[in-house]
Amino acid sequence: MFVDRALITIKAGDGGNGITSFIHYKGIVGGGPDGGDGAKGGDVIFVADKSKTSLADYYYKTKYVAENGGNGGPKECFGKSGKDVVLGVPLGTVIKDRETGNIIADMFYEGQKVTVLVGGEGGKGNARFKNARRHAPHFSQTGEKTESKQVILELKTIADVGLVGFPNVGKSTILSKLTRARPKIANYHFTTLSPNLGICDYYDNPFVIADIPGLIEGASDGAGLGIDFLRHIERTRMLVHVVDISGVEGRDAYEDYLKINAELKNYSKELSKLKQIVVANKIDSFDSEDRLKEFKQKIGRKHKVVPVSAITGEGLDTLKAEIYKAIEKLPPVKPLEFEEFKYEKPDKLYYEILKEGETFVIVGTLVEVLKRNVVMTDMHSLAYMHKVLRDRGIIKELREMGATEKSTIVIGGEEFELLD
Ligand SMILES: Nc1nc2c(ncn2[C@@H]2O[C@H](COP(=O)(O)OP(=O)(O)OP(=O)(O)O)[C@@H](O)[C@H]2O)c(=O)[nH]1
Ligand SMILES: [Mg+2]
Repeated sequence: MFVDRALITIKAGDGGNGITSFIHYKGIVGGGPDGGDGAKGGDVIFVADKSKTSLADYYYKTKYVAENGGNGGPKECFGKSGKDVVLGVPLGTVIKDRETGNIIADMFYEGQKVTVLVGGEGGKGNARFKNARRHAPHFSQTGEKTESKQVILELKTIADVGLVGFPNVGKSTILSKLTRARPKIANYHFTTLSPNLGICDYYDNPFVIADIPGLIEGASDGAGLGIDFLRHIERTRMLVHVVDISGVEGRDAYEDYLKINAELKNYSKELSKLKQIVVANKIDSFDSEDRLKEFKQKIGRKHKVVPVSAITGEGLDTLKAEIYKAIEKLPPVKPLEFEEFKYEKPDKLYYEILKEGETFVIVGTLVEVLKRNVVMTDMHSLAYMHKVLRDRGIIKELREMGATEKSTIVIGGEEFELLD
C-alpha cells in the first residue's frame, strides 16, 4: 500500500529517578549518602532513508515511545540511559507539529538526522546533595517527565521533473523509456495509482523524473484520483505535460491541455507557474501529423511542443535534451524554507500565585521543578524548598498579596503555613 501521509504520536523517555540511599556495611554506623543519579530518557530521532519509498510503516503503527532512563542505585550507581527511538522516513518527508501546523523538519538529504524530542534528564541521587553543612541529605530528585507530541508526516517527493497529463496518455511509458524505472503500463485509465520515480542518465547530468496518477477535469474538486498526488510534484523544477495526439479516445489534445492547466492553477499558483514542456505523444498513430500541426498552432508560443512516440522511441532523444536544456537554467530543488525548529523544554522559572480568599495557590513550571526536588516528608528537603521560595521573592510576594500565618499556601497539591 502506498501511504504518503501519516499522523503519529511520539514521546521521549522520562528521566530516571535519583535515589536516596546510605552506605551500608556490616559494622559501620552512620555511613554517608550513596544514592546514585537517574539516567536520561531516550530521544525521538528521525532519519531520512532512501531505501524507503512510502510512509506505510506509520500507517500500521502510530505510537512511538522512547525508553525511560533507569533509576539510580545504591553505591552511587548511575541508571541506564533510555534507548532512543529512531524512525526512518523516505527522502522528502516533511514533519509537521499537529498542534501548531509548523514545519519541524524537511527530511531532504540521505542520512539526515533530526532529533525532534529530547529525553528527560535524570534526577540526582542524594549523594549529590551532600555538602559541608548537609552531611546526610535524605532526599533525591525524581527524573524529568516528558510530554508526548503528535506529528504529521507528509511525503513531498524530491524530483527535478514532474510528468502530468490525463490518464492513458502515456506518462508511465515515457518514464519507462527515459529511465530505468519499470512502472505499470496498460491501456486503461488510472493504471498508475501512486507516484513512480526514475533517474534519467543524461550524460554526466542525471535528473529525477516523477510520474504521478493521471488528472481529469474536476480533479481539484476530487474527481478521479483527485489532486492529492500533485503534492509529489510541487517541488519539482519543471513539468512535462503529456497529451495524446492520436485522438483514439475521442478527446482533443488542446482541450486536454487547457483542462490540465486549469486544474494545476486551481491547486497552486506556484505549480502553474513552473516551466512546462508539452509532449505530444503517440505520433506513430494514424493521421497524427495533421492533428499535431493543428495542436502546435493552437499552443503557439505559449510552450515548447515536443512530438514523440514513446512506443517507437521517436523524438525521445530530443525530449531528453530539451528537458536538460530547461532544467540546466533552473535553480536546484531545495528543501522547504521554514523557521528552524528548536526543541524547547518548558521555562523552569515560571510561576504564578492564585488567590482564593485565604488560600494562595502557587502554580507554574517552578512548582513542577519543586515537586521533583522536594520530598514533602523530609525536613531537610522542606528547608530547601523554603529557601527557594525566599530566594525567588515568592514569600515577599505572598505577604504583599495579603497572606498571613493564618493563610493556607498550596504548592503541588500540598498545604503549608506561611513562615518567613
Ligand atoms: N500507439 C501508442 N501507444 C502508446 C504510446 N505511448 C503509450 N501508449 C499506450 O497508451 C496506453 C497507456 O500508457 P500509460 O503509459 O500506462 O499511460 P499513463 O499516462 O501512465 O496512464 P495512467 O497511469 O492511467 O494515467 C498503453 O496501452 C500504452 O502502450 C505511443 O507512443 N504510441
Ligand atoms: Mg501511468
